[in-house]
Amino acid sequence: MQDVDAIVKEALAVFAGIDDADKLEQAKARYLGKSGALTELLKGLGMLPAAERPAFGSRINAAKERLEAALNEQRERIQAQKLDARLTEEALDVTLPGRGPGSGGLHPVTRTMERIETLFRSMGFEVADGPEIETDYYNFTALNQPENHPARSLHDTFYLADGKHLLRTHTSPIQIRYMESHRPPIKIIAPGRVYRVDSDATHSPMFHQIEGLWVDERITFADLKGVLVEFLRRFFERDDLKVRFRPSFFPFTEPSAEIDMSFGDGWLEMGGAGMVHPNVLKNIDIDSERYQGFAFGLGPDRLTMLRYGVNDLRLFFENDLRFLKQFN
Ligand code: 2NM
Repeated sequence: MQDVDAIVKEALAVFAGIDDADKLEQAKARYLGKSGALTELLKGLGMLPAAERPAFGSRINAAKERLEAALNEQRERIQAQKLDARLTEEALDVTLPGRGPGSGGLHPVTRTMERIETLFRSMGFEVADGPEIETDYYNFTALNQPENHPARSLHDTFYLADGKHLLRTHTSPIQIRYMESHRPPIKIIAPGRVYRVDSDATHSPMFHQIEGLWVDERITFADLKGVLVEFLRRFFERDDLKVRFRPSFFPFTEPSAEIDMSFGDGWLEMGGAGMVHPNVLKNIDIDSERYQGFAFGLGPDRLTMLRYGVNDLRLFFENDLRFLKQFN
Protein backbone atom coordinates (compact mmCIF):
# COMPACT_ATOMS: atom_id res chain seq x y z
CA MET A 1 0.00 0.00 0.00
CA GLN A 2 1.23 3.45 -0.97
CA ASP A 3 2.17 5.87 1.71
CA VAL A 4 -0.11 8.90 2.28
CA ASP A 5 2.69 11.39 1.64
CA ALA A 6 3.70 9.66 -1.60
CA ILE A 7 0.09 9.75 -2.82
CA VAL A 8 -0.24 13.45 -1.97
CA LYS A 9 3.05 14.27 -3.67
CA GLU A 10 2.06 12.42 -6.84
CA ALA A 11 -1.47 13.88 -6.92
CA LEU A 12 -0.23 17.46 -6.49
CA ALA A 13 2.20 17.01 -9.39
CA VAL A 14 -0.53 15.47 -11.59
CA PHE A 15 -3.04 18.25 -10.78
CA ALA A 16 -0.49 20.98 -11.46
CA GLY A 17 0.25 19.53 -14.91
CA ILE A 18 -3.39 19.57 -16.10
CA ASP A 19 -4.82 22.55 -18.01
CA ASP A 20 -8.20 21.09 -18.93
CA ALA A 21 -11.19 21.18 -16.55
CA ASP A 22 -12.58 17.76 -17.53
CA LYS A 23 -9.22 16.05 -17.24
CA LEU A 24 -8.72 17.60 -13.83
CA GLU A 25 -11.99 16.07 -12.58
CA GLN A 26 -10.93 12.69 -14.00
CA ALA A 27 -7.61 12.97 -12.13
CA LYS A 28 -9.47 13.87 -8.93
CA ALA A 29 -11.44 10.61 -9.23
CA ARG A 30 -8.21 8.64 -9.37
CA TYR A 31 -7.22 9.89 -5.87
CA LEU A 32 -10.41 10.92 -4.10
CA GLY A 33 -13.08 8.92 -5.99
CA LYS A 34 -14.88 5.79 -4.79
CA SER A 35 -11.91 3.58 -5.61
CA GLY A 36 -9.32 6.38 -5.55
CA ALA A 37 -5.89 5.85 -3.96
CA LEU A 38 -6.71 7.76 -0.74
CA THR A 39 -10.14 6.15 -0.43
CA GLU A 40 -8.53 2.72 -0.71
CA LEU A 41 -6.19 3.64 2.20
CA LEU A 42 -9.19 4.69 4.28
CA LYS A 43 -10.88 1.35 3.59
CA GLY A 44 -7.82 -0.41 5.08
CA LEU A 45 -8.19 1.54 8.34
CA GLY A 46 -10.06 -1.33 10.03
CA MET A 47 -7.09 -3.64 9.63
CA LEU A 48 -4.84 -1.40 11.72
CA PRO A 49 -4.44 -1.86 15.48
CA ALA A 50 -7.10 0.29 17.21
CA ALA A 51 -4.47 2.56 18.77
CA GLU A 52 -3.09 3.62 15.40
CA ARG A 53 -6.47 4.25 13.75
CA PRO A 54 -7.17 7.87 14.90
CA ALA A 55 -3.72 9.16 13.89
CA PHE A 56 -3.81 7.44 10.53
CA GLY A 57 -7.41 8.57 9.92
CA SER A 58 -6.57 12.18 10.59
CA ARG A 59 -3.51 11.95 8.28
CA ILE A 60 -5.75 10.77 5.49
CA ASN A 61 -8.29 13.49 6.18
CA ALA A 62 -5.54 16.12 6.17
CA ALA A 63 -4.28 14.70 2.87
CA LYS A 64 -7.84 14.89 1.42
CA GLU A 65 -8.16 18.52 2.45
CA ARG A 66 -4.77 19.28 0.97
CA LEU A 67 -5.81 17.73 -2.35
CA GLU A 68 -9.23 19.46 -2.37
CA ALA A 69 -7.47 22.80 -1.81
CA ALA A 70 -5.00 22.07 -4.63
CA LEU A 71 -7.89 21.08 -6.91
CA ASN A 72 -9.71 24.33 -6.22
CA GLU A 73 -6.60 26.33 -6.97
CA GLN A 74 -6.04 24.44 -10.19
CA ARG A 75 -9.72 24.84 -11.20
CA GLU A 76 -9.41 28.59 -10.76
CA ARG A 77 -6.14 28.66 -12.71
CA ILE A 78 -7.73 26.76 -15.61
CA GLN A 79 -10.73 29.08 -15.65
CA ALA A 80 -8.50 32.16 -15.60
CA GLN A 81 -6.44 30.75 -18.48
CA LYS A 82 -9.62 30.10 -20.47
CA LEU A 83 -10.83 33.66 -19.89
CA ASP A 84 -7.44 35.09 -20.87
CA ALA A 85 -7.42 33.10 -24.09
CA ARG A 86 -10.94 34.29 -24.92
CA LEU A 87 -10.11 37.92 -24.19
CA THR A 88 -7.03 37.70 -26.40
CA GLU A 89 -8.97 36.06 -29.20
CA GLU A 90 -11.89 38.46 -29.08
CA ALA A 91 -9.78 41.55 -28.51
CA LEU A 92 -10.86 44.68 -30.36
CA ASP A 93 -8.19 47.04 -31.53
CA VAL A 94 -9.95 50.29 -30.72
CA THR A 95 -7.06 52.25 -32.21
CA LEU A 96 -7.85 51.01 -35.76
CA PRO A 97 -9.34 53.65 -38.04
CA GLY A 98 -13.13 53.31 -38.62
CA ARG A 99 -14.52 51.71 -41.75
CA GLY A 100 -16.41 54.85 -42.73
CA PRO A 101 -19.63 54.92 -44.71
CA GLY A 102 -19.40 52.60 -47.75
CA SER A 103 -19.35 54.51 -51.00
CA GLY A 104 -22.34 53.87 -53.24
CA GLY A 105 -22.29 53.65 -56.99
CA LEU A 106 -24.53 53.56 -60.01
CA HIS A 107 -26.00 50.27 -61.22
CA PRO A 108 -24.18 49.01 -64.34
CA VAL A 109 -27.37 49.28 -66.39
CA THR A 110 -27.87 52.87 -65.17
CA ARG A 111 -24.32 53.66 -66.25
CA THR A 112 -25.08 52.23 -69.70
CA MET A 113 -28.33 54.21 -69.93
CA GLU A 114 -26.50 57.44 -69.06
CA ARG A 115 -23.78 56.66 -71.57
CA ILE A 116 -26.35 56.00 -74.31
CA GLU A 117 -28.20 59.22 -73.45
CA THR A 118 -24.95 61.21 -73.62
CA LEU A 119 -24.08 59.76 -77.04
CA PHE A 120 -27.51 60.46 -78.52
CA ARG A 121 -27.64 63.96 -77.00
CA SER A 122 -24.36 64.68 -78.80
CA MET A 123 -26.17 63.75 -82.04
CA GLY A 124 -28.99 66.21 -81.29
CA PHE A 125 -31.56 63.87 -79.66
CA GLU A 126 -33.66 64.97 -76.68
CA VAL A 127 -34.45 62.47 -73.88
CA ALA A 128 -38.20 61.90 -73.32
CA ASP A 129 -39.98 60.10 -70.46
CA GLY A 130 -43.41 58.64 -69.75
CA PRO A 131 -45.48 56.36 -67.48
CA GLU A 132 -44.72 52.65 -66.97
CA ILE A 133 -48.43 51.91 -66.46
CA GLU A 134 -50.09 52.46 -69.80
CA THR A 135 -53.36 52.02 -71.62
CA ASP A 136 -53.96 49.61 -74.44
CA TYR A 137 -54.22 52.61 -76.78
CA TYR A 138 -50.71 53.98 -76.20
CA ASN A 139 -49.02 50.58 -75.92
CA PHE A 140 -50.70 48.89 -78.92
CA THR A 141 -53.48 50.65 -80.85
CA ALA A 142 -51.63 53.90 -81.63
CA LEU A 143 -48.69 51.76 -82.77
CA ASN A 144 -50.70 50.10 -85.52
CA GLN A 145 -50.98 46.79 -83.66
CA PRO A 146 -54.20 45.10 -84.81
CA GLU A 147 -56.73 44.16 -82.12
CA ASN A 148 -55.83 40.45 -82.47
CA HIS A 149 -52.03 40.86 -82.62
CA PRO A 150 -50.26 38.11 -80.61
CA ALA A 151 -48.24 40.64 -78.56
CA ARG A 152 -51.51 41.72 -76.93
CA SER A 153 -52.17 38.25 -75.52
CA LEU A 154 -52.26 37.71 -71.77
CA HIS A 155 -49.14 35.62 -72.29
CA ASP A 156 -46.70 38.45 -73.04
CA THR A 157 -48.32 41.41 -71.32
CA PHE A 158 -48.85 42.10 -67.61
CA TYR A 159 -52.40 43.44 -67.31
CA LEU A 160 -53.58 45.31 -64.22
CA ALA A 161 -56.58 44.01 -62.30
CA ASP A 162 -58.75 46.92 -63.49
CA GLY A 163 -58.74 45.40 -66.98
CA LYS A 164 -57.96 48.84 -68.41
CA HIS A 165 -54.24 49.27 -67.78
CA LEU A 166 -51.08 47.30 -68.48
CA LEU A 167 -47.33 47.54 -67.85
CA ARG A 168 -45.80 48.97 -71.02
CA THR A 169 -44.14 46.25 -73.09
CA HIS A 170 -41.88 48.78 -74.87
CA THR A 171 -41.09 52.50 -74.56
CA SER A 172 -42.90 53.39 -77.80
CA PRO A 173 -45.85 54.87 -75.83
CA ILE A 174 -43.42 57.61 -74.71
CA GLN A 175 -42.92 58.49 -78.33
CA ILE A 176 -46.65 58.49 -79.14
CA ARG A 177 -47.26 60.82 -76.18
CA TYR A 178 -44.38 63.06 -77.25
CA MET A 179 -45.67 63.25 -80.83
CA GLU A 180 -49.14 64.22 -79.52
CA SER A 181 -47.70 67.31 -77.84
CA HIS A 182 -44.91 68.24 -80.26
CA ARG A 183 -44.77 68.84 -84.02
CA PRO A 184 -41.83 67.90 -86.30
CA PRO A 185 -38.94 68.14 -86.32
CA ILE A 186 -39.02 65.49 -83.58
CA LYS A 187 -35.74 63.94 -82.55
CA ILE A 188 -35.93 61.99 -79.29
CA ILE A 189 -34.84 58.88 -77.48
CA ALA A 190 -37.14 57.17 -74.98
CA PRO A 191 -35.26 55.17 -72.32
CA GLY A 192 -36.93 53.23 -69.52
CA ARG A 193 -38.13 50.04 -67.88
CA VAL A 194 -40.46 47.74 -69.79
CA TYR A 195 -42.28 44.55 -68.77
CA ARG A 196 -43.08 41.24 -70.43
CA VAL A 197 -44.16 37.82 -69.10
CA ASP A 198 -40.85 36.09 -69.74
CA SER A 199 -38.07 34.80 -67.47
CA ASP A 200 -34.87 32.83 -68.14
CA ALA A 201 -31.09 33.42 -68.43
CA THR A 202 -31.58 35.94 -71.23
CA HIS A 203 -35.07 37.30 -70.37
CA SER A 204 -36.21 39.14 -67.25
CA PRO A 205 -39.88 40.11 -66.67
CA MET A 206 -38.57 43.65 -66.21
CA PHE A 207 -35.92 44.89 -68.59
CA HIS A 208 -34.77 48.12 -70.20
CA GLN A 209 -35.26 49.63 -73.58
CA ILE A 210 -34.14 52.69 -75.43
CA GLU A 211 -36.12 53.65 -78.44
CA GLY A 212 -35.24 56.45 -80.81
CA LEU A 213 -37.37 58.52 -83.15
CA TRP A 214 -36.50 61.16 -85.73
CA VAL A 215 -39.36 62.66 -87.72
CA ASP A 216 -38.84 65.50 -90.19
CA GLU A 217 -39.16 66.27 -93.88
CA ARG A 218 -37.05 63.92 -96.03
CA ILE A 219 -35.75 61.66 -93.24
CA THR A 220 -34.67 58.41 -94.92
CA PHE A 221 -33.42 54.93 -94.16
CA ALA A 222 -29.90 56.27 -94.85
CA ASP A 223 -30.28 58.60 -91.83
CA LEU A 224 -31.32 55.59 -89.74
CA LYS A 225 -28.23 53.66 -90.82
CA GLY A 226 -25.93 56.63 -90.24
CA VAL A 227 -27.23 57.28 -86.72
CA LEU A 228 -27.18 53.64 -85.58
CA VAL A 229 -23.76 52.80 -87.04
CA GLU A 230 -22.32 55.96 -85.45
CA PHE A 231 -23.95 55.14 -82.12
CA LEU A 232 -22.74 51.51 -81.99
CA ARG A 233 -19.19 52.43 -83.02
CA ARG A 234 -18.99 55.11 -80.35
CA PHE A 235 -20.67 52.98 -77.68
CA PHE A 236 -18.23 50.06 -78.17
CA GLU A 237 -15.32 52.38 -79.05
CA ARG A 238 -14.61 50.39 -82.22
CA ASP A 239 -14.25 52.34 -85.47
CA ASP A 240 -14.12 49.12 -87.49
CA LEU A 241 -17.40 47.74 -86.04
CA LYS A 242 -19.66 46.45 -88.82
CA VAL A 243 -23.45 46.83 -88.74
CA ARG A 244 -25.88 44.77 -90.78
CA PHE A 245 -29.58 45.45 -91.45
CA ARG A 246 -31.72 42.32 -91.96
CA PRO A 247 -35.27 42.64 -93.35
CA SER A 248 -37.87 42.09 -90.64
CA PHE A 249 -41.39 43.04 -89.62
CA PHE A 250 -42.88 45.36 -87.00
CA PRO A 251 -46.44 46.66 -87.17
CA PHE A 252 -45.25 50.23 -86.43
CA THR A 253 -42.54 50.46 -89.10
CA GLU A 254 -42.37 49.84 -92.85
CA PRO A 255 -39.87 48.79 -94.04
CA SER A 256 -38.48 47.15 -90.89
CA ALA A 257 -35.10 45.66 -90.08
CA GLU A 258 -33.19 43.81 -87.38
CA ILE A 259 -29.89 45.46 -86.53
CA ASP A 260 -26.88 43.12 -86.22
CA MET A 261 -23.34 44.09 -85.35
CA SER A 262 -20.11 42.19 -86.00
CA PHE A 263 -18.83 40.36 -82.95
CA GLY A 264 -15.80 38.08 -83.17
CA ASP A 265 -16.37 35.78 -86.14
CA GLY A 266 -20.14 36.27 -86.26
CA TRP A 267 -23.03 38.66 -85.81
CA LEU A 268 -25.07 39.66 -82.78
CA GLU A 269 -28.60 41.04 -82.88
CA MET A 270 -28.67 44.45 -81.18
CA GLY A 271 -32.20 45.68 -81.85
CA GLY A 272 -34.86 46.53 -84.39
CA ALA A 273 -35.65 49.56 -86.51
CA GLY A 274 -37.53 50.89 -89.48
CA MET A 275 -39.33 53.82 -91.09
CA VAL A 276 -42.31 54.89 -88.98
CA HIS A 277 -45.49 53.42 -90.50
CA PRO A 278 -47.79 56.08 -92.09
CA ASN A 279 -50.67 54.73 -89.95
CA VAL A 280 -48.73 55.66 -86.78
CA LEU A 281 -48.18 59.20 -88.05
CA LYS A 282 -51.88 59.46 -89.02
CA ASN A 283 -52.91 58.35 -85.52
CA ILE A 284 -51.27 61.47 -84.09
CA ASP A 285 -52.21 63.82 -86.92
CA ILE A 286 -48.83 64.17 -88.54
CA ASP A 287 -49.04 64.53 -92.33
CA SER A 288 -47.29 61.40 -93.58
CA GLU A 289 -46.95 62.86 -97.09
CA ARG A 290 -44.89 65.74 -95.80
CA TYR A 291 -43.08 64.04 -92.91
CA GLN A 292 -41.20 60.80 -92.66
CA GLY A 293 -39.26 59.35 -89.79
CA PHE A 294 -37.28 56.44 -88.55
CA ALA A 295 -37.55 54.63 -85.23
CA PHE A 296 -35.43 52.03 -83.52
CA GLY A 297 -35.31 50.01 -80.33
CA LEU A 298 -32.19 48.90 -78.44
CA GLY A 299 -31.70 46.71 -75.37
CA PRO A 300 -29.49 48.47 -72.78
CA ASP A 301 -29.31 45.29 -70.64
CA ARG A 302 -27.82 43.43 -73.58
CA LEU A 303 -25.46 46.32 -74.33
CA THR A 304 -24.31 46.26 -70.68
CA MET A 305 -23.71 42.47 -70.75
CA LEU A 306 -21.55 42.83 -73.88
CA ARG A 307 -19.62 45.84 -72.64
CA TYR A 308 -18.76 44.26 -69.27
CA GLY A 309 -18.70 40.56 -70.29
CA VAL A 310 -21.63 39.44 -68.10
CA ASN A 311 -23.23 36.15 -69.20
CA ASP A 312 -26.47 36.03 -67.18
CA LEU A 313 -29.00 38.87 -67.40
CA ARG A 314 -30.58 37.95 -64.06
CA LEU A 315 -27.42 39.02 -62.18
CA PHE A 316 -28.35 42.63 -62.93
CA PHE A 317 -31.65 42.41 -61.07
CA GLU A 318 -30.80 40.22 -58.04
CA ASN A 319 -29.08 43.18 -56.34
CA ASP A 320 -26.29 41.06 -54.87
CA LEU A 321 -23.72 43.64 -53.73
CA ARG A 322 -20.84 41.23 -54.39
CA PHE A 323 -21.81 41.43 -58.09
CA LEU A 324 -22.76 45.10 -58.24
CA LYS A 325 -19.60 46.32 -56.43
CA GLN A 326 -17.46 45.15 -59.35
CA PHE A 327 -18.70 47.99 -61.53
CA ASN A 328 -17.72 50.91 -59.29
C1 2NM B 1 -38.42 48.96 -82.31
C2 2NM B 1 -38.19 48.58 -83.62
C3 2NM B 1 -38.72 49.37 -84.64
C4 2NM B 1 -40.41 52.06 -82.68
C5 2NM B 1 -41.41 52.64 -83.41
C6 2NM B 1 -41.83 53.72 -82.68
C7 2NM B 1 -42.88 54.71 -83.00
F1 2NM B 1 -43.41 55.17 -81.91
F2 2NM B 1 -42.37 55.71 -83.66
F3 2NM B 1 -43.80 54.14 -83.76
N1 2NM B 1 -41.10 53.76 -81.58
N2 2NM B 1 -40.22 52.73 -81.58
C8 2NM B 1 -39.63 50.86 -83.01
C9 2NM B 1 -39.42 50.52 -84.32
C10 2NM B 1 -39.12 50.09 -82.00
O1 2NM B 1 -37.97 48.24 -81.24
C11 2NM B 1 -37.38 46.99 -81.44
